Amino acid sequence: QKPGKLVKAALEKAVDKVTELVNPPIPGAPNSEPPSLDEPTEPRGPLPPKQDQTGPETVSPTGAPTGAPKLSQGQQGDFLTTSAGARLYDTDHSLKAGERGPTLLQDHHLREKVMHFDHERIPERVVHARGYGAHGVFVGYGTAASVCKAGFLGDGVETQVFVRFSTVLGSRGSADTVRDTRGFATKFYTQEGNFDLVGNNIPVFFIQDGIKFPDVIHAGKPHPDREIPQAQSAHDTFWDFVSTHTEATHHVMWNMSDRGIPRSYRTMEGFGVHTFRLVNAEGGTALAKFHWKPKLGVHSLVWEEAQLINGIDPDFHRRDLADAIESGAFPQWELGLQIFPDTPRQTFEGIDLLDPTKIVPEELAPVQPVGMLTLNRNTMNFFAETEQVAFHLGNLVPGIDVTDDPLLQARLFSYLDTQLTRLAGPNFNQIPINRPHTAVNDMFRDGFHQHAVHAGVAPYRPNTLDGGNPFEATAEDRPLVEVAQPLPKAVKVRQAPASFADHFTQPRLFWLSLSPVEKEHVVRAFTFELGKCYEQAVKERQLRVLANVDATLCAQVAQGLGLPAPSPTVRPKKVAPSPALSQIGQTWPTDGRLIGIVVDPADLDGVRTVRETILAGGMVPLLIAPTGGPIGDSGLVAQRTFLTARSVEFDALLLAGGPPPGADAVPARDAKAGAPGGTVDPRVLLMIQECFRHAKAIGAWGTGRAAVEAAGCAGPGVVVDDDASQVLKSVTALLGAHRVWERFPATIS
Ligand code: HDD
Repeated sequence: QKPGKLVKAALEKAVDKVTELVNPPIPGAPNSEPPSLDEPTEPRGPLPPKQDQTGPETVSPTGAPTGAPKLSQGQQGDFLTTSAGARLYDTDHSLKAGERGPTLLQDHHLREKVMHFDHERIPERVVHARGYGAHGVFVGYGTAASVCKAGFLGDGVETQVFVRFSTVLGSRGSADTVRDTRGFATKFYTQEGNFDLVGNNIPVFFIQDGIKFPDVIHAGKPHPDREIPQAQSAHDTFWDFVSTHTEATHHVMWNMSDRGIPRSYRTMEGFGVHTFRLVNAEGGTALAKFHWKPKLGVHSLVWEEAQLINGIDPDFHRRDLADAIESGAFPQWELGLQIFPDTPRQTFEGIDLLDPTKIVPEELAPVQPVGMLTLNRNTMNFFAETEQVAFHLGNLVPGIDVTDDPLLQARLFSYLDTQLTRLAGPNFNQIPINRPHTAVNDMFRDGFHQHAVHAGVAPYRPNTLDGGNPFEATAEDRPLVEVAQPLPKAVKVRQAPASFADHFTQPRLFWLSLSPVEKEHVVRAFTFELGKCYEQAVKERQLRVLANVDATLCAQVAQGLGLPAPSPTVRPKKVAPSPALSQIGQTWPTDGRLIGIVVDPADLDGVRTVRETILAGGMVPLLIAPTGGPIGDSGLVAQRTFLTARSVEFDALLLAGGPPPGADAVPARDAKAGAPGGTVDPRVLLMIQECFRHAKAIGAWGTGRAAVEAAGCAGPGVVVDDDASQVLKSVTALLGAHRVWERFPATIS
């Protein structure tokens, strides 16, 4: 074709498109039915656009609305536009000189589209890069009033919150169930400004002074030469660091315990770690530590399970949280305070409250409940909310102040500073997820990504040109006032206090507080991690550290490594165990627990009843069949198949079955196995055996027992009965204890 013809054809096409644009399809026409929100089983049209996220009005310094549009502009209007709002008729073809010709530089849409895409990624967080967030509400009990005047702790006061959970070491795309500390950061959008409680699921930290934070993170991150291993502490540099910094021992004990591999974000405790200073309405002060207690109890994975999940479902924790919230099983945590008198020494029962490697056992200072957090809304957009949320310990409200803990003090610098790179400029608090839900009237101006339209002319104080606005708050206006804490008589030094020097008593306290099964897990974790190190000197040095914690611990790890157990160099102090530190021994709610059911066509009625009972009990049944789709004409649908199911997804496993052969004229049962002749499918066998190995409850009724027998699994926590509902009852009771602990061999007392 001649070029002239090509241009004409392109023009005609363009005119057609424009005609379509100005004459949009009539609503209600056959192809514009409202799409269904049910889980799709066949191709369907696009979902309706999501609602805009609306932020507060832009307010001028004098408080008057500026008339500017709301700050966040998501998907507005029906038409695809440029970022400047011009409607587009084609986003699939670049503008070319003819169909096969070169692309034209003037194609603004092409350039804008690719330019924006090229810049979609922002730097990931330097630590805690992988995380997952959700919205919720916090309701105060009013019980903190005698020690803390913060408005959000008042009786019945409801405060919106955003929580982000995270791992520490891995990159943004790493797996969820690695052995690591978990972040538990909460932004309370209070009426007195944002309060950020930026904690972890472990109540102590690796180091005592923030100046060492870059060091410990450099040691924990992948080796700089090969960038291996990802999201792991089982490598030489990590153990080199912790074995040479005995202050890290306490944190490492927690990491190597089951706390390092939580079952779910919903079953994790959270800790503010540092001691904070609280102020009451009369100006009286107290020292306090913050605790989050999960309503579902504290539960963990077992190590093999955690490793399998990393491959099978790397998003296990975020999926679990999002699914629970979406299904209405809103996770809850009670906020509690340990309260200590604010004495000049800032110690309690001999424990230095400014040392972030120490806990105060709950038996010495009980955790007093002050409010309830409920996560009830998933994010609408991961990037806008979870990725852009910026926490900072300096976001305090009247009634809560910091202390001189040297770790905390360094953090006060780091969290502001890091956002400058990550969120590209100083205006990150204007991003919708970070905006306070109360009036803001600062005198900060300009800077990258300035979204506010400040109408005043005098961003300084005092001024006469903006009518004196903004005004400084008086005592009645509840300002944020630093506590006038007297300073000790001191000289400038780069030193730690002598009270920071005891690095072994509390690790020993932790060890002695664990049950035999938990101790066994700690031994295996140390043995695994050190077993992955190449440097003999590192292993030996860490064994010397463990010798100062406990002789049995050290001997067992040494045995696993094939090394001699060294003798202690520090005489252990007498220490009373703290039963509150053990995760085992109580009964917990089973809400949201996942129960896999291997269906059997010979007993679909039984499966249906069991499924309904599980749902009614607030748990989640997942039907597993040889293939996907409807199961016969029962109305039941397979949610997993032998191909897609793996044991690690379930908290318990049920195997359905019809009456035993001979009891009724039922043909040889081959459906469960999915294989002819009644042999059990190896994938079902594996499921049963893994559940057994991971100490999960297993139940089978009718001929379902045959599969359990074929798997060679019997003993505690394996429930077999002819009556499906009896089986379910027993399995649910076992779930309350989380695992069938007796199944783990106990070699340590
Ligand atoms: Fe930190 C992120 C928790 C010590 C420097 N930290 C970060 C997050 C959590 C914690 C939960 C993720 C926040 C989010 O979800 O966005 N960090 C802790 C705890 C600590 C601690 C409980 C000790 C008690 N951190 C700590 C020190 C420093 C930092 C000592 C530096 C001196 N932390 C940072 C950071 C991060 C961060 C580099 C990375 C991303 C961010 O702040 O916003 O500034």
